[in-house]
Amino acid sequence: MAYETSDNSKTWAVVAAIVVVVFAAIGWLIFRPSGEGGAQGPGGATLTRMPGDANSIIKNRQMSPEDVLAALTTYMPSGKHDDYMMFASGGHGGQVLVIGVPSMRLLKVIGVFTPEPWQGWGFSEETRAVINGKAGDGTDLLWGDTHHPALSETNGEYDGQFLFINDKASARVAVIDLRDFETKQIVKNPLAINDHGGAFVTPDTEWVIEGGQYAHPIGGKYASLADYKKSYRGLVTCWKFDRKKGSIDPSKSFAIELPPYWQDLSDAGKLVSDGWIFLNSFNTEMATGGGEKKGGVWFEAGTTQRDMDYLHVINLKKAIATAAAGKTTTINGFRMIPLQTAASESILYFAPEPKSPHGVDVTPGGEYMVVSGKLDPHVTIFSFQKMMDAIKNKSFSGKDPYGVPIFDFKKVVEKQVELGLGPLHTQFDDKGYAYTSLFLDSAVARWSLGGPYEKLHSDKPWTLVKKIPVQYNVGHLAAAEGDTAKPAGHFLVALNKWSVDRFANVGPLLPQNLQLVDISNPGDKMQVLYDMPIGIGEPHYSQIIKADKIKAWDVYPEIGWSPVTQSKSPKATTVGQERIVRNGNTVEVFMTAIRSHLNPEHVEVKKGDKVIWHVTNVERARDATHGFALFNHNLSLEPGETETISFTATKEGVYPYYCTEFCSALHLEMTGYLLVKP
Ligand code: K7E
Ligand code: CUA
Repeated sequence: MAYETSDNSKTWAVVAAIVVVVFAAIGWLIFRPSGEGGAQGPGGATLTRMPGDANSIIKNRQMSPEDVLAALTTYMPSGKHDDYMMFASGGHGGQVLVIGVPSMRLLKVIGVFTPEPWQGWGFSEETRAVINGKAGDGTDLLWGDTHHPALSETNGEYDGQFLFINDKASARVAVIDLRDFETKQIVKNPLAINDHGGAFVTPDTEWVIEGGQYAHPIGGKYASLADYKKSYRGLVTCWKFDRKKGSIDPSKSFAIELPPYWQDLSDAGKLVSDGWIFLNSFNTEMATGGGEKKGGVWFEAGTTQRDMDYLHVINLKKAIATAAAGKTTTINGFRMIPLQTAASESILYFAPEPKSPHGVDVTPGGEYMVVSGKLDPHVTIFSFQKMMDAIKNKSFSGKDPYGVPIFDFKKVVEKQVELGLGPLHTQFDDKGYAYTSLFLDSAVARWSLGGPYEKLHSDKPWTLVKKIPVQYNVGHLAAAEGDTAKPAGHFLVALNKWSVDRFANVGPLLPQNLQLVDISNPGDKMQVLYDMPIGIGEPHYSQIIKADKIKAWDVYPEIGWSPVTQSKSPKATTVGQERIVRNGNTVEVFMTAIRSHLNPEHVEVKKGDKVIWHVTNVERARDATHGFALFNHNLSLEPGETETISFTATKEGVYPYYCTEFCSALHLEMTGYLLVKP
C-alpha cells in the first residue's frame, strides 16, 4: 500500500517506513516483553507518549512487529486521504455512518430516519417533509432502525452515485444522493409493517429490493394469530428507481406476496444470474410464539424445529413482466403479485437450506449463492446453473403448502464447507477467497472458492483456509467492494456486536467494535489492524467503495440551492434581495447569511402572526457553512443552500437568533433580534 505524494518525498516515505519496521523488529527482538516492564498507566495500560525515538516508544509500549505494521498501514498523515470510504448503517440510531478506510476515521454521520440537529436534518420545512414518518400506529415517527446500506451499481460495480438503506422497524427505504451525502427521499412500504432483507440493488440499480421479515397480515390489517397460515404473509418489494430523477417511483413499483415464512437477508443475482433475486427465510415452521402461555413454545424453539428452511429463488424479470401485464392486486394503492400467481407464473421457487439461515451472498460472477445457517457449522453453496437446469427439467422434490415448487437439495447444491459455529454473512475478494463471519466462534473465516475461482489461488478449492479471531461476536463483515462483480481485496471490516474489554469502560452501554482486517496477502496470512469503537448505533451491514468513485460537490452548484429537490429553490435570496413581506397575518422573511452577518438583523412581527422564514447562505467558499438557531429550530446552511422554517409567533417577547457554526472571527456577532410585539 502506498499513500504517496507525487515528488520524491515518496521515496523517503518508503525508506522511513522500512527503517521504522526494521527498528521495530530489532526493538522487539532486543526488548521483547518479559511480562514486566514498560511504564504502566492506569489500569495496567502502558503510557502512550514516551520521550525518545521510535525505537524507545516501540519498546515502552511493548509493541510487536505486527503492531508496528498495523500502525504504519492505518496511520493517515495529516492531510492525506483514505483509499476507501465505508458506508455503515447506524442501526437503531437511524443514520448512516461514513468512515475512511484504512484509517477508520469517522467522516460523516448522514441523517436519514432520525433528526440530526447539527445538520438541521429534520428541522427545516424541506427536510421535515422528507422524514415525514408515520409509525404503524399512525403517530409521528422520529427514528428508524437502519440495517443494510446499498450503493448504486452499474454493471454490478459500485458507481458512487446513490446510497439506499432500509428501516427495519417501519418498512421504509431511503435514497441518499452522494453528490451532497444527504437523504432525498424516504418511501414507506404501504403493505409492510417491517422489513429486513434489503435494501439491495440489481446490477444496474433499476430496482431497489426490500425484503420482508416478520410475517403479518398485508397492508396493516388485523388477523388473529390462530389464522396465521391463512392470513399472515411474507413479502418482497421491488422499488423502481429513476436514476435521472434520483428517486424511487412508487407508481412503477410492486411487491410479491410470499408465504408467511420470515424472509431474511437477500441478494441480487449478477452477470450469469442477472435478473434473479435470492431471499433467505427462517421460521418455515410458521411458529407463532407465546412461550409465556401454558403449553406455549417460545419463538426461539418454535422457529428452529426443521432442519431445512427455504432459500427463495425469484425470477425478477418474470415478476416485472407479470406486474406489467397487470396480473396484480392493489392494496393501499400499491401493486402486489399474489402468491398464487407467483407460483403459477413460475416466478418463485424454493431451495431447501440449512438451518435457520441468515446471510445469502452471491459470488462476484453470479455463479453461486452462499448461504449461512446460523445453527449449522457449514456454509452451503448453491449453483445457479443447477437451479436453472432443475427448472428446465421440471425436477422438483415437491411443493410447499402454498404451491411453490421446491428443488431437490442434492440436485442444486454445489458444495458445503464446514467453517465453525454461527456462520452469518459472506464477502469476497479478488484472490478467489470468500470470508464468512462466525458469530459464535467470534472469528472471520477465509475459505477458498472453487469453479471459475480455483485458478486465482493455490489452496484446495472449497476449503477453510484460515480462521482469525475478532472481538467479539461478529455480525456482518464488509470487504472492499466485496459484494460486487469486482471485489478489491486489501481490507475487510468485521462489524462486531460486542466489545466487552476492548476499550476504556464507559459504563454498562458499550460501543460496538469495528475491526479492520488486512486481507491483502493470500493463504493463511490475515491480521487485525485496528479497533474502531462505534458509540452511536449498531452498524449492521456496511459497504466499502473506492474513494475516488465518489464525486461529491464542494459547494452547492448555485446560490439558493434546495438539497431536497436538487434544484434552485423558489425562495432563494441573493444579496440585495433580502426583505420582509407581510401578507395579512403572514410574514415571510427572505434572509441571507454571509460572514459575518445575517441580513436582516431585525425582524418585527405581531403576536399571532404566521412566520415563514427562508435563509440562504450566499457563500461560495468551501466549508463556509452557517447555522441558524431560533427557538426549537436549527438549520445548517452549506455554501449556496436555502432552507425554510415556519412557526406561529404565539408568545410576545424578544428572541435573539444566531449562527450556530463558528464560521469567522466575528461569528458571535452573526446574530439578530426577532421582536414579537404584543
Ligand atoms: Cu444485523 Cu444484516 Cu440486520 Cu446480520 S443483520 S448480523
Ligand atoms: Cu456564520 Cu457563525
